[in-house]
Formats: sequence, C-alpha cells, structure tokens
Amino acid sequence: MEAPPQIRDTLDYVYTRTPEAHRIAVGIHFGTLPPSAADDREDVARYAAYVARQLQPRVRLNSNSPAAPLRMNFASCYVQDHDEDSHFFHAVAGVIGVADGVGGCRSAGVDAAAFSRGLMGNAFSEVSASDLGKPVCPYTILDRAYQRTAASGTPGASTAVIVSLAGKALRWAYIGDSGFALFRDGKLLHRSEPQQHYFNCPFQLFAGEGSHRVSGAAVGEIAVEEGDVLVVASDGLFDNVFDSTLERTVQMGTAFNFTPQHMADIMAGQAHNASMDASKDSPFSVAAREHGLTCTGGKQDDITVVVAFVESQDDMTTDLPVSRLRT
Ligand SMILES: [Mn+2]
Repeated sequence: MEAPPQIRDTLDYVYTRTPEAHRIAVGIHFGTLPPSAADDREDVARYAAYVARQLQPRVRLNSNSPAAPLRMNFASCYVQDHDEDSHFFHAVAGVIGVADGVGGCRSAGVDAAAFSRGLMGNAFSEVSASDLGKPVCPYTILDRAYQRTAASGTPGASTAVIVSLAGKALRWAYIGDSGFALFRDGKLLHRSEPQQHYFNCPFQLFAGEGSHRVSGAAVGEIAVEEGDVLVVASDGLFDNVFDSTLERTVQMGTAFNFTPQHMADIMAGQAHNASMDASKDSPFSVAAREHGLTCTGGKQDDITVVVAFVESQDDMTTDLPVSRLRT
C-alpha cells in the first residue's frame, strides 16, 4: 500500500526513530510488510503491552500547579477521496471543526462539498469574530454557521462537529457521524456516539423550508487534564480504524514524543490503509454485518483527522500552532 504523499515526512521521522516492533504494533507498514505479517508476532504484542504499561499511571507533570490554564496544540491531516470533507482549527480560541459533505447529493448533480465547506468557513469566521477572551460555545457556533450557510442558498448536506476548550472543560456539539475521541493515559476516555437514522445514514444539516436541524445536535462537556489527547475526525477515520488501534497509536506516540502532526498523519495513514484493504475487517464492515449486510474490508472515504494535545499554558516549550481552515 502506497502511503499518501502528505504523510511521508512523518513516516520518515517515525521510521528513523522507532523499532520495527513499534511500527508493526501501530500498523505503520506501508509498502514494507503485508498487513498479515503483523498479526501473530509475539514480539510485537509484547512490545505493545510494554509501552501500554509505561503509561499507567501517567506522571502528572503539573500536579503541583493544578490551576494552570490549559490550551490545545493542534495539527490536522486530510487524505481525500471525493474531497467533500472540510475542517478548521482556531489556535487562539481553542476550537476545532470537522464537516463531511454527504456524498448522496452527488448523484443528484449537486456539489456534495458545498455545504460542508460553507459550514466550516462560516464557523471559522464566527469563531474569529467572537470575543477571544471568552469560552466558545460549540452549539452557538454550529447554529450560526448553519444559519449563514443555509441563508446563502448553499446546496447539499453535511454532518459536522465542533469541539472547544473552555477553561478545563471540553465542550462539543455535533450532528451525524463526524465526531471525536478523547484519550487519557493512552486509554479511550470518551467518544462521541454517531447519530444516524438507520445504518450508514447519519443525521445531517441542509437548507430546507422552516428547518432548524441544529436543534437535534448532540451536546455535552467533559473535564480535561494536561496530557489528554483529543482526536476530532470524519467517519473516514472512525469507520476504518478501531478504537483499540487509536489507543495503541496514542500510547506509542506518547512513548516516542510524537507531535500532534505525527499523530494525525499516522492515524490518517492507518485509515487510508484500512480503507483500501478489502480483506480485513473494519469498524464499518463489523457494523454492517450487525445490520444484516454482507460486507468486509474498509470504507473508501475522505479522511479528516485533527489531533489536539491538551497542554498547560505554562508549558512554553512549543509555540501555539497557526490556525487552519481547509475548505
Ligand atoms: Mn465520510
């Protein structure tokens, strides 16, 4: 399997700094090993277990300054298929958005990327125009972005998720199966539950008469700590990569001091690998069979991955990243 070009720098970094067992354990073996070679290697399993043990319990560097304010250090990776995903992160406000244009519109001759791009472009400008000293409410941002996108007559439909860091809490609002996963000490702590009408038909936002579909958004918040790892992504990630693999990647990445960019690239690469592999099960194929469908392999799709490390604002070792809008 060829690796997508945008992740090759990260692969070079990882290949020169990690043992082979690490790469196999995380599922990074683009073009070098058949995926099946990784399955039964005892050294790989032992190695993965060793790394996982090192992370528990985590040494809490900020234990003597629990009041230190938090910030997020982000990066994103996008591997396109039909190029209908869109995303942003706003570094100062601490807000991430991911939207996934609904491909079903394509057959009707509609630009299936229009609504997702409109949503994220409008959400980014809403965040930029907000009082950056104050916490951002994801529901409000999603609602305003939806109103503006719908009012401009934008065609198509989209799922969307907005996540913000407000003090010590992570807040979210999402529609459909764009979502997020939060990891602490290398373990999945919280994961969004996709909203769908029926299998493979997610809730979605679109302009329509008298509609106000943002009111159906799932909203919530959870306390975060320094060292937590947040992954916000389209279903191109979550349908192709099992939570257990994401956990292993977070564990290995922590052990080897991956940056958010490394982690986002590796996760997107894993999803791309799985999406092109017709022989191995994916979360999508497992779910499809539970719904009585015949299905194996991954699901080809746009893959958007935004990774954010929750850091202490006292940690001056890294500059805050530059905000990004990808429409
Ligand atoms: Mn998708």
